Amino acid sequence: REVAPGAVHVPGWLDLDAQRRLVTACREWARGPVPARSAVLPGGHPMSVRTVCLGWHWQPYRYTRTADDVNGDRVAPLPDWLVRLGSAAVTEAYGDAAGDGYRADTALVNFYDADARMGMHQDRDERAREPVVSLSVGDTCLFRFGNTENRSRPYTDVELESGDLFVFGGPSRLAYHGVPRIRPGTGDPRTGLTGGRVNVTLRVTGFPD
Ligand code: MD5
Ligand code: FE
Repeated sequence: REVAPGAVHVPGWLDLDAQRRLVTACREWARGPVPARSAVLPGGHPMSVRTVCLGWHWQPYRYTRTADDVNGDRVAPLPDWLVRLGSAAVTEAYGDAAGDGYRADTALVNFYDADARMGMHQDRDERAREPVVSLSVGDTCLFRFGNTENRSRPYTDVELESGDLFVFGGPSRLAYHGVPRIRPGTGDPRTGLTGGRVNVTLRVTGFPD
């Protein structure tokens, strides 16, 4: 399950009930105070993924407290149950010592429809270099985990299914990665999602309150 140093994939970590709770919460967050939106890249192209943020608001390529690229409102706080879930995820991946000290301050929730993609990129807008926790619900996706040098080969392709946990830490924290494809119709409607994929990433931005 260690795909690369510090990159740990745990298939089926969330049971159906936990997935259902996450879907319900994500739907609610997508409504506001800052609605989910397709972030517009500096070149003017909107991303195909829709994103809603908790804690800190991400816009390409910085974190802010208020969503001045959406409606100017402050994003919702990161709920305690998600902070605890992040800590449990890091414990699962790296053990108790790492998990106990892990306190996310931000979640990015990405909504993928059947045609959405995410190009190869690094996550380097955070000041801290703590691990990123990724939780997937809904349709399976092709996840491409690359190297730290550039967005091309070598990379490892992994199918991320509903309920899977992926933790990116250590030398993998700054690896290029992306989602080249969603596999439509592969999700279980019992999660509450009848199509598409939701990914929640928990992060430590390291910015002061
Ligand atoms: C997703 N999200 O499935 C993907 C994968 C993102 C993003 O890439 O930035 O929202 S989560 C995988 C991820 C996140 C942060 C770091 C690394 C992987 N990594 O260092 O490989 O919506
Ligand atoms: Fe990313």
